[in-house]
Amino acid sequence: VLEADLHPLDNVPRIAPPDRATLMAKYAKRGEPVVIRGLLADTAIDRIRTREAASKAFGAQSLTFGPEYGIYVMTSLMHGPAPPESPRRITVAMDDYWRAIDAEPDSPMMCVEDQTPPSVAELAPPPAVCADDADMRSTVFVGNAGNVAPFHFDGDCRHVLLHQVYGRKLVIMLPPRAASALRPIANFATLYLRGLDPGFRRELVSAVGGWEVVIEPGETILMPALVWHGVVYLEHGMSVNYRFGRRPQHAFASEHLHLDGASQRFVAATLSDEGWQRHAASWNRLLEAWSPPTKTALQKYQQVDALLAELVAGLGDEPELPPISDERYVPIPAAARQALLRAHLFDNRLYLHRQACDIAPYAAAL
Ligand SMILES: O=C(O)CCC(=O)C(=O)O
Ligand SMILES: [Fe+2]
Repeated sequence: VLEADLHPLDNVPRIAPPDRATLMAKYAKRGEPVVIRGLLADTAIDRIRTREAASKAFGAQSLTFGPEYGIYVMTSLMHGPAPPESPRRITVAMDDYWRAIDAEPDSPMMCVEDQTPPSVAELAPPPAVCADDADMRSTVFVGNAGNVAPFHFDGDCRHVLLHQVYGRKLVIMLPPRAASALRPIANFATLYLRGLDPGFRRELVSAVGGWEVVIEPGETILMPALVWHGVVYLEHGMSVNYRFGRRPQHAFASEHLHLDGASQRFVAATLSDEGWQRHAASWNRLLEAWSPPTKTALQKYQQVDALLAELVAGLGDEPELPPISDERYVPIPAAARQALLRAHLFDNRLYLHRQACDIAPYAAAL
């Protein structure tokens, strides 16, 4: 990656650690990212800012490494799904991984979203803004220079504090309304991030009101829940994230709705307190559509999908897109899209409920 050619928009503010109320009200719930300097200044992880220091502190710790999602999906499409015990996913000590990428700098292997292991967690306790959240989760990412996290949004509906331990990363974020530009399947864009032309990238990010920033070791970026994000590893790097701050209703959405641009956009519109009030009646309609059982999961998907299309049209925030040529997208035939959708519905055991569920605990007060 030639960093000089990237010219990120660099339009994310940098702030000193805020209190929880400010972080939530001013940034997270409004869908606005922010970079926080010194959020983990009191913890041991903040003093580990190089791979050498990480190796000394927890190099013997094992993590699971595999190809990044985009490559994995492409390979599965062309060669069929990997068998469950596939050697494409390996569990090795971080030190072994680092030796392997030194020998093979273009390796597609990286650690994506492993639960933060104890030897790292004890050095990186959650910051005060999310330490009291019983629903908080922490995961780690370790990857080599040139690798990417392809554009996606995270279906858990939590806000994310992504803390950079060592190495620098370009983080590109697009608001939920950018979904149509990304032609997603479930929560993954088919727009290529690898090789994305910087001029076009900035044009697209600007057109949809998105953000780009390079984060440095010791910095923590808040990525609001359901924001699209793609990450380019400018150097070998490691991050720890803390995922937090969702309402029980958003946990329900995460567990019981299919992922796509429409469910993302509607749920994202309810993250702010005003949005939650404004869309309360629509939220309850969605719960009522979801609740009664259907003969097949696909029928339920079709009902929920139709209602979401109506709700999203009502948001009236469709962006004006620049022209985007088909070559910028992974070529996935319609039949493969259908197959991936069905796999998604069944892998997540969505919409297979056989009796009406109690939706009262998740309803919005009107
Ligand atoms: O840094 C990365 O590779 C991706 C981070 C990410 O997707 C996340 O924290 O949700
Ligand atoms: Fe993510």
